[in-house]
Amino acid sequence: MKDRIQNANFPKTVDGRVYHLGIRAGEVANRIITVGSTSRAESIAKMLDASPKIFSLYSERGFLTITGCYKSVPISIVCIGMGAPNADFFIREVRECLCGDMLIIRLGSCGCLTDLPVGSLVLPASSVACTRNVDFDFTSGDPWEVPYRLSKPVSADPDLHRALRDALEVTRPLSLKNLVVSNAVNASTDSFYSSQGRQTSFQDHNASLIDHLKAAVSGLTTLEMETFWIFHLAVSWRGVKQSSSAVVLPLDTVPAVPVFPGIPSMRSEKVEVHLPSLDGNTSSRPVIRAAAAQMVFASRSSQAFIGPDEVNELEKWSGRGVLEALTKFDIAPERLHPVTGSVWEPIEPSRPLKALL
Ligand code: R1P
Repeated sequence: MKDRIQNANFPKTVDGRVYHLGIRAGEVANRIITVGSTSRAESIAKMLDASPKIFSLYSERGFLTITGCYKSVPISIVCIGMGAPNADFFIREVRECLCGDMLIIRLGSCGCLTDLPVGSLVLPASSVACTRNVDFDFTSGDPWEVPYRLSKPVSADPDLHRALRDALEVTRPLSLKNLVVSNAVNASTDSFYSSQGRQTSFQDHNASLIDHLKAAVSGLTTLEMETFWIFHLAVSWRGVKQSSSAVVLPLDTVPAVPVFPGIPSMRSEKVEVHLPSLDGNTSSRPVIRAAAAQMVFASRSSQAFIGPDEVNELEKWSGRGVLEALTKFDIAPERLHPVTGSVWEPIEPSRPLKALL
């Protein structure tokens, strides 16, 4: 850590950079693709417009944020690595830097539990969480506890889900016949190994886990590690109204709310916050909408694993499809982050030297 951090409740640098992603307001757009690997982020970034200049920031904690425009629409690609904690850092810290609506499409890889071939694309309509129950006695077995817990399902945003499905059909290269399945259920796990039923040298008590999951969750098709938490946080966010009447409360006794130009910063002893009025008009509040496209890299039934050339083709197609879905998805102008001061603000061409003389 190089910079001085203030506010232990929502740590930020003096110039407003969030602690783990390292970005600040104006460096992340309302439309976001999130991926797990930097190579996937960089290959999607190659499809962005040449102008404005692409912004790229690798944080000390390994998050990569790339922001530019696609067909003149501001868009960010955020590489978050793996797992629920990173998905949580991503959503909360981006939300803190963003004014207005937040659209998120996760483009990730997954394992498939059905007989879909590797290279298929699955767009989960909903997701459940499957987590290791640490109260279970993994050393000796345990008659009282179950070794894994299963959550209730949470849904993708139906409009964004549909837009993604349609965009993938429009962008499909003629040569690719890969299947697209859009009515599937996903399970996000807290481990690639134990809670996905893989057998290792650890006593995970998971030999029958996959059969149990398939029996318990109708339509269960894929396993990966982030989608559930993205969907869950998206639907749980209650939308902070950014232009309601302000109240003054002491620092650290209030929920963190984004700080934007025109609103006093949290540097002072007192902080001005804009609390959501829960009985107010909810349609005026910003929203988080989330959907996901999952590339089947591994078949858990045939044990097949995708090859590198197939990954290249699939990432190009799905990357283009996600860009198209996000940029065509309408957001009302008043629900967009301000252009002024952002990294996508067009820079006026410098006047020719002659005109200055
Ligand atoms: C495990 O290999 C990782 O791959 C999948 C899982 O969710 C987990 O993050 O997604 P990504 O390819 O997006 O990283």
